[in-house]
Amino acid sequence: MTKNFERHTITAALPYANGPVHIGHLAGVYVPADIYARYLRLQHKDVMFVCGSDEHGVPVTIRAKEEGVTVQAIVDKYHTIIKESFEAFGMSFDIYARTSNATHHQTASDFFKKLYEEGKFIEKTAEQYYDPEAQQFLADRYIQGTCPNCGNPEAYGDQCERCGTSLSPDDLGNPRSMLSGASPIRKATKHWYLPLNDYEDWLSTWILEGHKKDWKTNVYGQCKSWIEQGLQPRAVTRDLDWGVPVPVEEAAGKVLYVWFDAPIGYISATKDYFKQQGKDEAAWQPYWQDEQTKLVHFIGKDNIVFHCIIFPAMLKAHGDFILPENVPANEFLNLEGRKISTSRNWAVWLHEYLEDFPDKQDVLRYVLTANAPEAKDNDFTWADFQARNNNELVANVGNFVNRVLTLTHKYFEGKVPRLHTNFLEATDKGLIEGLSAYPKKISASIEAYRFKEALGYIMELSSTGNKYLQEKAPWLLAKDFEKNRAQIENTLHLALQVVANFTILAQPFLPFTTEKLKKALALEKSSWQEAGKTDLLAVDQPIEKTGLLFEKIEDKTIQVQQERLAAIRTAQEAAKTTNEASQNIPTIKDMIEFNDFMKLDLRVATILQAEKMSNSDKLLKITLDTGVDQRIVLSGIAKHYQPEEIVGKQVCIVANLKPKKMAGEVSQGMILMAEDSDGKLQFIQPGDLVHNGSTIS
Ligand code: B3M
Ligand code: ZN
Repeated sequence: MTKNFERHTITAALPYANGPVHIGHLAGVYVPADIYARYLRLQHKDVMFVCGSDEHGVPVTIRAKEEGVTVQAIVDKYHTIIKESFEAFGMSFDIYARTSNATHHQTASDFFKKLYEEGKFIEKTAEQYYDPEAQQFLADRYIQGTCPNCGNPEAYGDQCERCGTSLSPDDLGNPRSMLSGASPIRKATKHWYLPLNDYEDWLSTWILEGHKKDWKTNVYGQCKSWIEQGLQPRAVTRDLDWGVPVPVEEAAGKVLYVWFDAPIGYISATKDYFKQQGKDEAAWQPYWQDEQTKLVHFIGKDNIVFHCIIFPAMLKAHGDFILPENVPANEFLNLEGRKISTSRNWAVWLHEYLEDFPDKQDVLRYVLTANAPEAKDNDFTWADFQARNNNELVANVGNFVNRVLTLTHKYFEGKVPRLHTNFLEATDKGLIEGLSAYPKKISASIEAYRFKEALGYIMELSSTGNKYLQEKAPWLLAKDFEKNRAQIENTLHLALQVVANFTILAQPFLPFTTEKLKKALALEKSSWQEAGKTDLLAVDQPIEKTGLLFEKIEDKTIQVQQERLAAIRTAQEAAKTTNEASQNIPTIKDMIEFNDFMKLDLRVATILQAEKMSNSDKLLKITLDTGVDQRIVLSGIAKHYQPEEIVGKQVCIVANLKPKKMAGEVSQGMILMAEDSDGKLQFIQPGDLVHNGSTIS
């Protein structure tokens, strides 16, 4: 039996404020969480739906370094972009908070302090990489060196991005700090660890025995393998200068590990909500402390261990909190066959989507749910986006609703016709009966976190309506309207009730569309309990037309998106080639003194004559006008240039090189050439013509 909870706390993973939100985040976390929250509210449940920006941790500091601005500027920028795009997308959070604010710092600090004072942590001193120049300990991401697997000289201390191997800083050849370029040294530092091993038995009972049936198999499976491998103490503090300061004296200069503070952010967000509402200080507590509250975390699969093992162990250690009832993590969404990546800009960004499709929030919600990565990774393609819009939303839902509303206007002046119960045919009865089963089916799917399946039923309801209309064909009966009046009235009455039912049941999935429909139908009773009935619209009640609910998306619109991605792909491939080429570039020679450089006499000269040499296939014999004299220089460019094509060119030369005999001739200097990594030679030339003999320095 499922327990009947008094209230629901729903959390959606806090996005890192190191970049905007993309469709992978939406499909994995935010769309399902929003469906769930909206569904529960339609059931008149007491719901607290929280989210906010995760503004700590190395990802944001790295982004600040990349963009060359302060960390504060980065989190401010992305917090705003994310918050605004969520709003425009219609996310129904009760609050979208941020972990850099005072409420959060206080809450996370107090949480740590309680565990610290109660002796729930163990202290350990261990050696870690330290940058002696920047005088800082280095997060793994801040160390670069050579990948032991593929030789990439720019692998990070946690992963090589070229070959994908996960690494630890000790694996890197020639490690260097990304802060200063210095070679890191090892230095002892003290940290506080949560001894997860002490919670192993408890976790095993709680998850492996207690949630075998109700947790998704991907989630349960990951937990099982973590627990079975044996849990280790986990450091909850870091040597960083960005984050929540560790609130004990002996840890001055250290901050809480981002994965310690971030999930506490859900609690702080709830507090912020009540603060903003001007409510009593303690109003947040039931949502986190009362056993009658159902806590559900929506996350992506890479966050499973943090939400199922580490955070629950923290909550358990603290003692005042409830535990999650479920953690319905999704798998990943790919984009056009490739892994979505913020750093490689391979994504459809929500804020950009909303610029291109400002009134198509529901189309994206629909596509991401119909194609949700619930049990396995899935792929988003623009072609599929277009097809689902055109063939499903336009052809099924849009067409059905439009036909019903238009016919109501055509035959009944836009008013709901009456129902003649004594004239009901088998098809009518079948429709009424079928309709009554939908709310339960859809509820069961949503409550089991099978949102794709739930949406499938909603679309089935719309196609049932379409089929019904097709079968009854009131437009044919209307040829003899008076004779068939009762039948036509019944058909449109019932079809309108289907539209009303669709409106109620589709609300969690298509909030913008159903809002329009509710207005058009003047649907007052729109809570979940009303659905399944055929008396939602009263006889003679006026109905407005909605205009097109969904419009066809043309090929050229989709091409723009496809071309944008193709351009990114091409640019990346080009960058990769340049990168590979740059690996053949010789290293820089030893330093020289300025005076050594000043000894060189570099000049501009013009090639007067050039000829091949009979005894060398490499050298050309070149006569130069140096402005000071005319002289012969032998240059090893015979394989790259024909003599006639270089006559008249201005070149740069070393004018004071000691004469050297080659192939029986004396060369009086040297022409400067640039040599590409693939061996191609090019003259170095002044941008404009200058006098021969001009000096170069
Ligand atoms: N910011 C990680 C992520 O975006 C992290 C989630 C925190 S939830 C408490 O994958
Ligand atoms: Zn590698």
